[in-house]
Amino acid sequence: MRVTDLRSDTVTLPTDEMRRAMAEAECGDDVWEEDPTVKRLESMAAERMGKEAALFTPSGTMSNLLAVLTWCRRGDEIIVGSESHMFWNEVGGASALAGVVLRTVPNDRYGRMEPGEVEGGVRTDNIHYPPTTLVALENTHNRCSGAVLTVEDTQAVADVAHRYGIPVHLDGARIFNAAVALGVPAADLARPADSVCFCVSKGLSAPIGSLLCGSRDFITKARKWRKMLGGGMRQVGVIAAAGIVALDTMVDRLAEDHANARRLALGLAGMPGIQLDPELVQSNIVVFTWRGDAQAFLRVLAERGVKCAFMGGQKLRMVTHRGVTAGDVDEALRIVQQVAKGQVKAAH
Ligand code: TLP
Repeated sequence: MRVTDLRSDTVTLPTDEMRRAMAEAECGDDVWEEDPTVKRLESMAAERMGKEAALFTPSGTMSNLLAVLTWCRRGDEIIVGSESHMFWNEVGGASALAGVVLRTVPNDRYGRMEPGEVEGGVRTDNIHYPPTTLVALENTHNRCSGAVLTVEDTQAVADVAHRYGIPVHLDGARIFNAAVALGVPAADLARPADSVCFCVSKGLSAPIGSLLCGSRDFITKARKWRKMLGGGMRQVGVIAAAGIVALDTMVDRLAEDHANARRLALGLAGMPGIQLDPELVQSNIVVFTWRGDAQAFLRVLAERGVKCAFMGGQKLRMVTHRGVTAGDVDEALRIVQQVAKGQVKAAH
């Protein structure tokens, strides 16, 4: 049975060119900052994000946590979107490990936070209050169906935060999807933010890794926190080499994933029991609701070779990536249609 894995773009496998680069990577001890391949990836990352410096980390989760640890002190409060990955999917690490309170501001269906609401969330100086010391944004926005924040969306929130002297961190796990969708350089999207991280392990198809970028001083501090978390990784050039190939060869092709996601969304939109607005699908993520038991629906689809991810409640997610062709999308749509029809009929 052909399996189409739409659970996430994290399932992408390294390309042959990545494997070759990994085998041939020049290495050194990165804790001593002596791995030339890691250094090269970090300087490429900093340049692409328009920041002074970058730090290679094992995951997006660690990069976001490092940003919180570096910008904040225990007992501080940070503002995050109500649908953000940092709030939903990072095991509460910001609170458990960095000791900060997460204050959520609603994300609209386009993944945006209204600047006035962000301002309303900023704590004034008061003996009773924890100080607000970070505002975090997400682009593209995972739970908001891969919504893309424009430069203006990002700038509007950053202007509010900066007016209060609060730095902005951008969770840009999929910032290159946003850049490709908008046709602007990723650095433009990152410019309003004081720190930004992105992943090479998602649509860009590298096996592991994320890059946290910011000023030289910020990265020096984050490097120390990374060591404390056990994220000092020695001869990690073998992995960074794949990240370099990812940045060199995998960005432009993301447009293909976006076209496939749109094809998928348009196909799903007309099906019985499924609800979604295809207009919301701007990159490679399709979130929809199933009017019955979403987990049971997901299980039946998986048995038929279509894997998707559960997002809580009645929400399911499908993500397109390098391992999924337009033909796979059509075949997946055929199967979903059959299953949806069958289940809707059975319910009557
Ligand atoms: N997201 C994963 C899951 O955790 C949901 C996925 O499959 O999409 N920021 C954003 C916006 C993300 O989507 C993710 C991963 C991360 C951070 C964390 O990256 P990793 O998985 O490298 O820790």
